[in-house]
Amino acid sequence: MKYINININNFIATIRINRPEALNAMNKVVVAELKGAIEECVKNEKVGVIVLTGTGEKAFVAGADIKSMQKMSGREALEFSREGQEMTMMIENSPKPVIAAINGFALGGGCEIALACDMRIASENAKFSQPEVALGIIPGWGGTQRLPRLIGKGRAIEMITAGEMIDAKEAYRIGLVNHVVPLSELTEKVNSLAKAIMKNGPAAVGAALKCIHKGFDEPLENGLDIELNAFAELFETDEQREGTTAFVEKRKPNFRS
Ligand code: DAK
Repeated sequence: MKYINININNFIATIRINRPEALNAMNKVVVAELKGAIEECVKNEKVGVIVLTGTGEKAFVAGADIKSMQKMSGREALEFSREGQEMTMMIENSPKPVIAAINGFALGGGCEIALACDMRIASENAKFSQPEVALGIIPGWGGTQRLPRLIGKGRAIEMITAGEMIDAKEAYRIGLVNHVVPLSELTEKVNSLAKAIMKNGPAAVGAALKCIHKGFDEPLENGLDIELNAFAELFETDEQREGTTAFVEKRKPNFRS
């Protein structure tokens, strides 16, 4: 892959978007490669948690590639948007948690990629915005839908219509990111969260993610049904037997032998 690096270490797959000359902006090739990388990590048994980040100390992703969008026809824009939405759905539907390690600008499509991740950890220098309206377009990779769900409608409307940049502190205050740390501590913070998740049963973690994502927009009763079924299914797994037996035997469970 030209623009994506994958590094797997201790069950943590770090997917790095690597196009620093354009602040990791996403053109068609980067989108296709990121989709491939997510698919690969979801399939790989040696991966428990996926971390998504950008190369360099300046940008996570500075958005969709504006230069490549300049002359797009409506049909091409539809295709680009569809590919990007598929990419964000792959991230959101991953049974393995996806953590965005936001190491700088997360603008436009970059912010939308972060929104599709399960958790967002930002470095102090990170900056966020949905500036599409300044280009005469709107967010096309799920921003109008995921941002209000995460930070509330009023704040999302402000970000999407005013298009102003906010810093990491403000992003934390409005619930856009889970944690803010100095850039030099970003990897350590993300890895310690990933390690905490990996102590737990992988099927249980995947089932919890599925219940939260699938149930989020459903009426409570439907969400509870989703939870009920997922809960029961886990009782057919070795993982549930190992987890409960380890507790009774007063030892740590071994979920990843
Ligand atoms: N696209 C292409 N190139 C970009 C880029 C981007 N989004 N962002 C930065 N670059 C390039 C710059 O052009 C420059 O390249 P050269 O001129 O050196 O060749 C290089 O990266 C370094 O950037 P700067 O020189 O500008 O660096 P500064 O530190 O001065 O400024 C900046 C950093 C992030 C403030 C600035 O680069 C900037 O404002 N970038 C644009 C940010 C932006 O507007 N992002 C949102 C893009 S819109 C849809 C599908 C998707 C989307 C919408 C609809 N459908 C098809 C419906 C998504 C849209 C977006 O993401």
